[in-house]
Amino acid sequence: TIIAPSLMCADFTKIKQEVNDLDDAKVDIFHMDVMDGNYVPNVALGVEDYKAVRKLTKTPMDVHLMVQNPDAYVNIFAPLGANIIYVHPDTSPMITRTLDNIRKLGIHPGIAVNPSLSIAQIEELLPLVDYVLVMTVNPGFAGQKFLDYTLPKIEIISNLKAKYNFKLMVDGAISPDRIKQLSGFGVDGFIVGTSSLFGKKRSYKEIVSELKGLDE
Ligand code: S6P
Ligand code: MG
Repeated sequence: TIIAPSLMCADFTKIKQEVNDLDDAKVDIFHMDVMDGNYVPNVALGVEDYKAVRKLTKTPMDVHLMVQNPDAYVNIFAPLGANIIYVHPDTSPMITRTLDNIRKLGIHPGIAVNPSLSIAQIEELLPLVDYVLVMTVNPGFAGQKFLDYTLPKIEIISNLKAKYNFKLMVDGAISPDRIKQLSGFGVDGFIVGTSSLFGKKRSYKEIVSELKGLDE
């Protein structure tokens, strides 16, 4: 099970401690939400945040672009040490070119799939990506409610893994119970925020090791 903490949920007044504790807990990927206040009604992590976290860890980092004109942002974040870049297909004038460009930069391309996007709108992209990030909330905020109507789509995309070659990730209100349920659907990785990891009384180490045991 891939566990990717969403860093917009971390305490930035002590980001060094946060990153060290998460590394100690053996998380797999640092999930970096980038929002432009335009595609989504919120603004989140920027270049300085990204650089700070990159300096503190050798663990892979992604970029989840929730922005209009993603190509400009790909060029900004690629040199900062991103390992995966997720783009929402509905934000790019030519998503195939955007994904090709990410791969040319030596970065794993991924698509982020909004609750409203259907399989038909993404199937042609599946041969081009290494990761599919299915949104289980409408993007923009942490701490929202899980949208149950995304479940059938997750199952269908999971079945398409046999035909293509990508890892299936889910993002939004992922609780321990959801990890259990969705592991059963064949989901490979989980973005974890306030629903399972941050703001709890227990250590990240304890929580992450429990979350990793849930698929057994
Ligand atoms: C949402 C963003 C997500 C959140 C994550 C937070 O727009 O893309 O990555 O940071 O969902 O976790 P939670 O458990 O608070 O929903
Ligand atoms: Mg995200």
